[in-house]
Amino acid sequence: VTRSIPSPQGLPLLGNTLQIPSHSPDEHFRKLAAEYAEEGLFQLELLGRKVLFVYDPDMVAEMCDETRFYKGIDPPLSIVRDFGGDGLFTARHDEPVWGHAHRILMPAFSQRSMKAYFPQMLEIAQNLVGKWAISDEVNVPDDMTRLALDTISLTGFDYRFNSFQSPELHPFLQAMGRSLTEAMLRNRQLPLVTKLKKRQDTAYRSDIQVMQDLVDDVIRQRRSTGRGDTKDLLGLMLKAADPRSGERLSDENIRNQVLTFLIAGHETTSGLLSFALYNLLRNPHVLARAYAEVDRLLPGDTVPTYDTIMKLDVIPRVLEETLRLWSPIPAFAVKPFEDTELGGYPITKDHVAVVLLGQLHKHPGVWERPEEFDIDRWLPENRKGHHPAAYKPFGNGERACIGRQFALTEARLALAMVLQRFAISDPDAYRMKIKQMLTLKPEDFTIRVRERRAHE
Ligand code: MNH
Repeated sequence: VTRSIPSPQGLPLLGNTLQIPSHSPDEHFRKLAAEYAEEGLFQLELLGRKVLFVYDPDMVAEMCDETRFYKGIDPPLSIVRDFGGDGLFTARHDEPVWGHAHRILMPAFSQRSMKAYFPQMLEIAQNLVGKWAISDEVNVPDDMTRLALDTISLTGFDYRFNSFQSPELHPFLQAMGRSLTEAMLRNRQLPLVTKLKKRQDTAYRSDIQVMQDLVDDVIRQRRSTGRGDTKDLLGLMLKAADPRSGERLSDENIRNQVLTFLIAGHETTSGLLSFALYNLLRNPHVLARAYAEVDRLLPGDTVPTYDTIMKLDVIPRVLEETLRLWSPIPAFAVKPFEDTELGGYPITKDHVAVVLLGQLHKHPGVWERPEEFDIDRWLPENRKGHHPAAYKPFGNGERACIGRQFALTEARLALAMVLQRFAISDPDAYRMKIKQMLTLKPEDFTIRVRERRAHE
């Protein structure tokens, strides 16, 4: 007997498309997942596509089997391709350029490279604490966005946004925010409607142009300084060849990669850092442990080194637990190579199967006290008990995040430096309000910062 996949009733032709609220799709999926908690998955019909949303850890384990499933580039990623092009994030699995770029760039994400980037990461983190030292109330996601954008652009491309010198967010960020939002809206729009919305389309095209102009400026600046032999991301892309095929990257592909890294390299890290501060404020006993750790490893005005940052233990676990409860990327999607079964349900090769990370990461079958912020889940002896597929904030397999170590190094450093210097508080008792622009961030999250030691 074949079971049929649970799915809410939709309309003929339109299916469930219009039931998705335009600006908070993840919240809607969360509600459906609660309704279909027992089943571990549900199916929606979106613009003629059958889309499975999965959070049962055993089914996710199946989806993570790369011999059976691959990363699909369907909406919304196929829309993000309007600006990501064949860059790593939005490359199709059968595009050879994915492998060329992946192998060329891997060395830039080794542990050794993280050590080489450290002075630049430090410089930008010092800009952040420098700004907070002369502030009273700070907008956390905005400043974490400044931090993460300046860090990836300086380390990856030797390009300076100087975001902390400006009260407004850089025009690149505004164009990016609108483009990601438009991609999210188009994900639930009939192509005909998208076509009819001429004004939105013009704005979308012009935002993409703003981003591409910035990218061209980054590349032009590198070429004009003649510093073509640096080993940063751009240096590798301009000079290196794929060790397997000998192929070099085309100018067009390099543009797409630079734009991809400018977006993927900051948008999620800033979310992680914002959610981490939120969690610390909600959990004073954990905040106290984090303060004790920085006071031990970074007493007084000690300037952090790479080695100190690698000795941190509480702060990395704060980050891991934050990624469990508030995954900045709420989902990733795969497709089966062939018609198959998933959790015993028959599925076809044109099914899109989405892992819902928020629900997977809180699945009561595999996580004890799933809603509780407990950093001791991440002690070595406790990790062993985790279900192998219950935690996937960086995606899976060869298409998993290439920037994971980069993000974690940067986030450890920034969090350590903030706590070394500031007493943080939240007099307005912020209530979590998610802003979704494909990725998730807390909206309008401001906190109060006071120097812990008065400086003469
Ligand atoms: Mn990142 C892919 C999450 C930081 C660059 N990243 C992914 C995926 C997830 C993800 C999930 C897989 C998406 C999918 O399967 O469709 N990334 C994160 C998170 C953080 C993050 C949660 C921070 C926290 N990512 C970064 C940083 C960089 C980066 C920092 C760059 C410096 N990520 C990428 C790239 C890819 C990716 C590039 C695409 C990799 C590939 O497919 O080859």
